[in-house]
Amino acid sequence: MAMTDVLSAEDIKKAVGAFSAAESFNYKKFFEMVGLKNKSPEDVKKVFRILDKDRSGFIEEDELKFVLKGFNPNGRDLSDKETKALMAAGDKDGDGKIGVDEFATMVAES
Ligand SMILES: [Ca+2]
Repeated sequence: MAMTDVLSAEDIKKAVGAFSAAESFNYKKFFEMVGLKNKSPEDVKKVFRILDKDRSGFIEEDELKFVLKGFNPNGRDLSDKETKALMAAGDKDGDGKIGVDEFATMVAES
């Protein structure tokens, strides 16, 4: 399963490119630009599973840092500040990681 099986390669390229400047990442705009917002719950789960590289069932902080690379290998790494802000936004139950339901909530907020 690749990101481009779920999302348009063109949309991914545009969305990743839009946040190439340091400290510019905005997950609501990103999820909207990449087309995730209009995807079925099943497709959102597929994307979650791709981002969960170690298949732990959660997106941890180290996976979140490389979230743009998960969409496109040319994506930049998020800064520690961006990573922590993104984790804080997504981690609703405060366990330090993002589960599939929390991820779906983030997408719904976009
Ligand atoms: Ca994980």
